[in-house]
Amino acid sequence: MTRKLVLLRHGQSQWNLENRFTGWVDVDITDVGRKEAVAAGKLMRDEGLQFDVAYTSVLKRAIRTNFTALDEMDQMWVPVYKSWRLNERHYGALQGLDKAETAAKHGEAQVKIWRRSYDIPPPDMASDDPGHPKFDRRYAALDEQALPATESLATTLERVLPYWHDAIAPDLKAGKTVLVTAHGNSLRALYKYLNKVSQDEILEINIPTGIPLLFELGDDLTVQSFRYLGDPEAAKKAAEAVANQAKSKA
Ligand code: DG2
Repeated sequence: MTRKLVLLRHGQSQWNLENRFTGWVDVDITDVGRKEAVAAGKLMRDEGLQFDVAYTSVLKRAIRTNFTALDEMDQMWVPVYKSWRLNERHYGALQGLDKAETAAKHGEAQVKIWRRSYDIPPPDMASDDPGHPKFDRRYAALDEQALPATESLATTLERVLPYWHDAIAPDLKAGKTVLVTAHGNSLRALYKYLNKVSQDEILEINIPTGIPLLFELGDDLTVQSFRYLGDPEAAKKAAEAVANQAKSKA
């Protein structure tokens, strides 16, 4: 039996538009982002996808995209589970900074390491920063020690995987069709895991906003195929644009 999983990055957020590092900051989607979410819903509807369950993060850009796409598919009744484990990678002290300005200041190579390397995290957010997750009520039930002040892709994958194994994978194994609406880097982590991508290769993988990535999985959840829905050229161009967000304009 072939199992279906869709990974969907939220539509354009206000800070995607402003080209700022976002991480765990709870920024909403723009009008363009909403249109992307509707378009994602149309693509999934045209593909004939019928979801049994959806998963998303505790950040509104993903929650609203998930809701909007399911609405477009007339599948708003589908159960939705939210977890901090699907949040974007915590961007540490970079959160709020302009990506191109950061590249002009620290060099494009350094910023690529912070954005795309597997195990080198950006500098920590200060522990007394009011934006630190320990001051955010939505994480109050979690052990303070578990709350990140920064994350690499490796540590993001470490906290995504338990949720994959405990919640998402069992649903897929039970034959359910699953939608996961999340973020550029939490989805890169899952992509790396599912496709067994090497630490070097993951540097060049960028996930565009609002384009559903459909996986067909075998009984043991090994990947049989994966593809972006819609125009493959458009998906390729959109991924390249994400890679270029941290080119210095200087
Ligand atoms: C972006 C990803 O996350 O940024 O945190 O700035 O998917 O929630 O918009 P998202 C952010 P890059 O790693 O692509 O710079």
